[in-house]
Amino acid sequence: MSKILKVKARQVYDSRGNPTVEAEVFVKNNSATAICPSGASTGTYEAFEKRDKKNKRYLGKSVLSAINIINTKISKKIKGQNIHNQEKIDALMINLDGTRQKTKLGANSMLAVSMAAKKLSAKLKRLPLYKTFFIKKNFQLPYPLMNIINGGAHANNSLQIQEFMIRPDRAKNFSDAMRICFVVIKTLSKLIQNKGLSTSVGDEGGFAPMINNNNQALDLIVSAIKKSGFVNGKDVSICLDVAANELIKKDKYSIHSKKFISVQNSINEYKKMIKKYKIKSIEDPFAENDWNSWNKLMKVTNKVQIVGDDLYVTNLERLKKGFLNVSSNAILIKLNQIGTVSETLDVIKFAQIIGFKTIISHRSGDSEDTFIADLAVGTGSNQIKTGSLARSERVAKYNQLIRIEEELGKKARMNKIH
Ligand code: 2PG
Ligand code: MG
Repeated sequence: MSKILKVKARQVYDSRGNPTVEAEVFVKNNSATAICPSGASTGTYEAFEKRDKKNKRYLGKSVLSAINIINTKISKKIKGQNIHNQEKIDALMINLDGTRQKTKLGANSMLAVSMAAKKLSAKLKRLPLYKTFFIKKNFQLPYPLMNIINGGAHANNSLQIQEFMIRPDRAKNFSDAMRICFVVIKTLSKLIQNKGLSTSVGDEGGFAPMINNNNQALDLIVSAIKKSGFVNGKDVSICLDVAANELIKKDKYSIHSKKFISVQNSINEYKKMIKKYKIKSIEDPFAENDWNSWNKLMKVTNKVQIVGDDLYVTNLERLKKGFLNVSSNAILIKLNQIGTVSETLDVIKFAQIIGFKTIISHRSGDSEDTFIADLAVGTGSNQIKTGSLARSERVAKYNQLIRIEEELGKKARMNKIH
């Protein structure tokens, strides 16, 4: 048994240039670090992110109080604990916090410590991180949900939908999945350029051209898939994150254009869109409190993956409610929505028991930390959403999956989409 000696935190910066928490957990002669990510389109029910709103020197964005909490309260609480007992470490922090949404310690403090402890445990066992979650053999690689056009809160254009993604459904292995996405993205880049539009990218590395309607974005993607020699809806599927929390006003939605329309009309528009563009997955099609509309959409869609992100916020209670309400058939998993590794694993396990697909996800403000790549493999999650093939903090996760696939060698398998 290795005992935790102390935890030390420091303020580092995320991919948007905002301060964030890095924690370093120490045992005798060893340590490991982890960095907490941060979202832009956050759900109301997410665990609380502690920021020093009043600290003008950092424009209200610093996390120095979170750092201080780690260096004092958390370090003291988990000192002497067995580094391999992740559940105990997490439970001690959860109890120390004692609030529903982790408002006292801040989920950013707790998560950085939780992830660093997990990494250190793996390091001491001399195991790659992905082998230390609950899947112990027959490891499978996730399909990438690659974000190729950014809109909504993640870009400065006026696209309503936040993320337009591609998924290489017929890829034989992970390297092949990457090659397919690479070819489509490079082709899309040329198509955007030919239209005289900018190929600059948004927060998650997808292109953010100054276009203002969803169909224009979808037409471009369909052309890129075709021009690359692939069949849309078979070799490569289009997937969306609508992030509808940002698009609701008095029970009406402005998903399909700037005009706010009723839920029933939005559903009709979704149906048309799914048919025309062979859309295979839609995340957050409606807002986080609008359980009824989710259920209505589930009733009229067939074989479309409906994903709850802001709806569930990686929270077991909300997932149970969604299951009973038949709100979706998949869940997006984000560690910092709930705040510890153990709670995240509980949600993934439950989701898999009830037959939901689990999709491990980055945040729009992310870092060089590749924890989620290992988490995807180690939990048998069948998809990972971690941005485009641009911006090192996104590509780092894909590169880590390439390394994992290589290490698994002949034993490596792709997970199942259907
Ligand atoms: C999402 C995420 C990640 P954010 O909505 O799914 O893409 O965005 O981190 O801004 O919540
Ligand atoms: Mg989302």
